[in-house]
Amino acid sequence: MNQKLLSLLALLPLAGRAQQTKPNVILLVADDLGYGDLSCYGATRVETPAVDSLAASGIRFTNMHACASTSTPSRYGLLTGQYPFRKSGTDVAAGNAGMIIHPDRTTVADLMKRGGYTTAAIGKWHLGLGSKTAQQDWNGTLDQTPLNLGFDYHYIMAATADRVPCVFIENGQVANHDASAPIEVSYRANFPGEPTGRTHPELLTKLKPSHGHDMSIVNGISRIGYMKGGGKALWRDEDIADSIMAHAIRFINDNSDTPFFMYLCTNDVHVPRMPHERFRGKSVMGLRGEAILQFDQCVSRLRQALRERGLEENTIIIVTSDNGPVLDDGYADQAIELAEDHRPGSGFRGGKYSAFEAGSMVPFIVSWPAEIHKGKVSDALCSLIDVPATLAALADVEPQEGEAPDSENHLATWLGKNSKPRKQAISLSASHVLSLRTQRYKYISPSEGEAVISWGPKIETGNNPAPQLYDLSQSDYEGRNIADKKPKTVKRLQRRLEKVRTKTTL
Ligand code: NG6
Ligand code: CA
Repeated sequence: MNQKLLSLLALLPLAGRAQQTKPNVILLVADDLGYGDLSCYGATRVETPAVDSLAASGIRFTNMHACASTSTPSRYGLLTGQYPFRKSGTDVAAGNAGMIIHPDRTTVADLMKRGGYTTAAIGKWHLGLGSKTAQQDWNGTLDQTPLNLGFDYHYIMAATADRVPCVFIENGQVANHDASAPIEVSYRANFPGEPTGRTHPELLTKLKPSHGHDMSIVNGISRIGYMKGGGKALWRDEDIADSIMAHAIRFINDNSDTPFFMYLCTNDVHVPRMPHERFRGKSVMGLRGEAILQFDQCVSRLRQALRERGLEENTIIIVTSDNGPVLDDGYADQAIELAEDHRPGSGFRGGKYSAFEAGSMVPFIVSWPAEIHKGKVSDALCSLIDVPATLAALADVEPQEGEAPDSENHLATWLGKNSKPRKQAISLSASHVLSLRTQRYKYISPSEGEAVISWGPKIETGNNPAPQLYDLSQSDYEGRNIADKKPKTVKRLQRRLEKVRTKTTL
């Protein structure tokens, strides 16, 4: 712990935390929120005053990359510090996938716990639960959960809001479990007699699918996968954000005397977008815009809760997203029609799923009122793979051999002490293409496969049988492939990527 901080804390009024020196850490991860979706990153068709004010009181990064352009692999990398391409089974997970992170693997939560933190995972999970796929007992206690990964507490959605089971899991059990409506889940076949979006479109009272998402119906919305039962435990989509925040705030209040680490993941702005009724009609961009407003309100509620406990000064809030944005991701919510000139991926090419920049470039804001002052902007190349090593450094913990093997400590950059970039940032696209960013260039490995997604959103995949090299210092970003003009740079970046790819890690 640095001296300046220690002396600063000694001077603080005793706001119920006489013993505490280490800062609380809240890692707030949005879902599919684009770099261009926040007003502090240039959005004009939506206002995000709470996030903007956080950025104004801390550091806003303009070159942070997720480990992948979809959720499961991105979150795998962020929590374990091991690149998702090293581990099979990290593609977008079904709601009945077994736990993808092996209990023996060290996570950021394990490292924080070692540093004396109380830890929680709240909100979207999407990394599997239980020791075996499709064999979970949703009416009993799950045998593998975040409790096995260093989290002291969890209140999570198994996968996403568009995948069954549509219930929250609290410490290994379905929250508000309704014994009169036992839960069954299958990703193979429907349960006899249960309506689906395909067979009973008249029951889709809230949202209709635009592609896929035509299986079990919960709350007037059809999903991916089949489920039966649930009763009182089933969520109402309009209340998901409030349920997540209620549990996050309870965790803060219960742990205000010890340092805590909270991995807090919103469902916003993932599909199905059905924010609370109080947001209805509040955005010119319709439901997707309202979901952004709801996300913004989560940030203001969080700060309010910290303020009430006297914890605001010494709590680090990190705001980011798991992958780039998408407009129509499978529900007819008018996201495309109402976006008009809003560019959720800012000026970057591609989007969610893509190997192009908008797939992995995510917002990243770090605020720590006690240590970081006022509205800096950093263009240092950063990667979310560094979450474990960087937060461990903050917690005064040294990862051991084999722990978080791809993660580096970039605390000084993240706290704005300097602008030292990562040497390179590696990301994985939905079609398994690896790309490597340097501060200036982006190299995308050659790959076969369609150039534009054919099964859903019309997003450029980044696939190209030839190597691609882009100079991001140019105003058209990925406008021109200069691989032919700069064969030496291509070779150098290819070699660097290969070296990382073939590295053996524990
Ligand atoms: C896709 C879904 C999409 C979304 C995505 C995962 C279809 C047609 N599309 O397969 O709606 O759920 O998976 O998103 O099923 S993520 O952000 O959790 O990775
Ligand atoms: Ca996502």
